[in-house]
Amino acid sequence: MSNHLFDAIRAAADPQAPFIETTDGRRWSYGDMLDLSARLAGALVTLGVSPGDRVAVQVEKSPEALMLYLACVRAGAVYLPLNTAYTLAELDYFIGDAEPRLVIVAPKSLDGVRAIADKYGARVETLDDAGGGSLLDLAGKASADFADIERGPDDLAAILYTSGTTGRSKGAMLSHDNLLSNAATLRDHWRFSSADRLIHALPIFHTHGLFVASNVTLLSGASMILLSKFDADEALRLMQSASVLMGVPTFYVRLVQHPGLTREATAKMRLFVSGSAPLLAETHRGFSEKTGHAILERYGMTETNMNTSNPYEGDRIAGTVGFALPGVSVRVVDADSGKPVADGETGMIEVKGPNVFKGYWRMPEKTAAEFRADGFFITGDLGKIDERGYVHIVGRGKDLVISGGYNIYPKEVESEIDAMPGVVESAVIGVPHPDFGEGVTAIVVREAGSDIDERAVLDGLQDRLARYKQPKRVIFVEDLPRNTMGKVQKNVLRQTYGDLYAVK
Ligand code: MLC
Ligand code: AMP
Repeated sequence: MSNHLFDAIRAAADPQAPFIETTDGRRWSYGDMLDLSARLAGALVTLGVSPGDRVAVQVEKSPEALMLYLACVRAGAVYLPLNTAYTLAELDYFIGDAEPRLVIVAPKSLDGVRAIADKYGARVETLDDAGGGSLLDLAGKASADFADIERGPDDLAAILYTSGTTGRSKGAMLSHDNLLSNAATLRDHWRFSSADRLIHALPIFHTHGLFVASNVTLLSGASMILLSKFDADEALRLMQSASVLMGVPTFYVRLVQHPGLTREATAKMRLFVSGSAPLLAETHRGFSEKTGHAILERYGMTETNMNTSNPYEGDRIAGTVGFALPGVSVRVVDADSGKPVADGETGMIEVKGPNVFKGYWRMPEKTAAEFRADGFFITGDLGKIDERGYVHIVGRGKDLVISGGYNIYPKEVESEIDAMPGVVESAVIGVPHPDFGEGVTAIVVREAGSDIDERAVLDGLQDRLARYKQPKRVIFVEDLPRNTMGKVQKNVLRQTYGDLYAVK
């Protein structure tokens, strides 16, 4: 039977070749990958997972967690990874919305998650980051021969939640071909081969670490060193035996500040890729001065996978995200009329291609609102295309903060703060931050007589929002600046507090 994505992964897998190595010395060959993903797929079926069922997963990064993703693909299930930073309050929404058949969690979260899963009729099993947990016990008893479930190009492989500008998060539905076509394109574009060894330091619950890093490695038959999280010392050490690093700009900011970043330290590396947030031109320059390597910046989204990339051969220009990838159409239009703007003018970036998702889970109206009649997806990013054809991202039409590569929708944070006793209203903005790119910052108006302070606001958010969404600073003001229409002028606030995190 054919399974669109996994057939391609299997075709690239030489059972003898190395696939994953962990920093504590555990090793997995491609043969081990085929074996464990089959056993896990068998365990999923035993647990009642049928094709199309969602399997929600909130576990620490590990080789087994990656095998679980592959097992879902093989079993025809829809993989639904969740950020390990999400609180129980956040999980309640995702599990209620996606209605997974099965939820896999770290043993430490079992009790809290079970209460939520019971409410929505989902079963819960565990997986830890040291090769244990009830799911692996079941997999140990399953056969290493698993007949992959038939899946076509348009069948769903995954749902990844992305925060909504208004209201709640939306589940982006990604098909087998969305993932396969994009990974194959990137493999070819970035000249990946089985000789490559990737330093994998990204989380595996978002597009970048899960699909870009892992699928490209898999489709090349390459290998990866799996780090539980990014650490500049460790990354520099591993550069002696690796060939590629993929990271968010914060990785590169931290590397440029590291005294160990030199030409010699990076001499064995072939490629450094950056994405998920804007890479400052000064970081690009600093990196190239110290190492001689030009970081290759690319641009993507959860909904679209990767859209553009600087060239592998040719100029990788700082401050640009390069050209549309082969097979992907990118255009810049007037946001209101939808008509293309002249070259060099700024407008809304729109994309179309096999990489673009199938729509938002159970939200047909929101899906329809974000596509043009001719099938282009409206990204919400503002950009321009220069005379050489390079795409520049110059801003965001959506009210979004990106901190260390994670997206935070101000509305979600504002709603939590506004609900606190003693608060009249709040505005959440992103302010330049030397490490995270943007720092989440809350500007709050308190009620007359209220003594609510920064600590109280932060404490109140503790169990409500993932840590990375919580403001780095809370500032109190008498009134928020408004325009004549009564809309809060966030641009004024961003200007006023622009150097809040500046290094003095
Ligand atoms: C951690 N913290 C963050 C944060 N990460 N705060 C804001 N933004 C972040 N991104 C919090 C921690 O909880 C901690 O809180 C404090 O900040 C300092 O933590 P740290 O030890 O310095 O952080 P670290 O663990 O090193 O993590 C930073 C990071 C990590 C940048 C390495 O956030 C990361 O790996 N980001 C990658 C995100 C990613 O994969 N994005 C891709 C999305 S897909 P305290 O107060 O408890 O100490 C996408 C599409 C595309 O966007 O195009 O790719
Ligand atoms: P996400 O919803 O987490 O997938 O984040 C996608 C968003 O990240 C995009 O819409 C962009 O705003 C931003 N993004 C991704 N890559 C880049 C990049 N190279 N430069 C600037 N912004 C980027």
